[in-house]
Amino acid sequence: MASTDVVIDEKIKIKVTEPKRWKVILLNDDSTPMEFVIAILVEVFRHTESSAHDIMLQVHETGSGVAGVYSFEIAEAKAVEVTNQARQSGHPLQVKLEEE
Ligand code: TYC
Repeated sequence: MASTDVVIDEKIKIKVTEPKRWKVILLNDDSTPMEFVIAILVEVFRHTESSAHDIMLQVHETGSGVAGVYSFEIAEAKAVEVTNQARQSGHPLQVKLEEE
């Protein structure tokens, strides 16, 4: 090895961690129609009519329910989409995000 050669002896440690996941949670209220909530669960969260119906009933009966779990950016976008659709239709439906 020539005297000008450089020997690189560095250990590069890259720690790979799973990205955090966020629950999009629907909250119950007294006036958003059940059919509207089911439609949101089908259109925005890609549930079947059957699972959308089950989640809507859980929210109605217990006060809240998980519509889906996503990366933060996707969860936030879906929460905004739901809130916009609800307000445009005059419904008070509320959504919150919670780290899994
Ligand atoms: N409680 C509403 C009603 O009786 C239905 C409802 C379900 C509202 C789920 C919001 O996130 C919700 N019409």
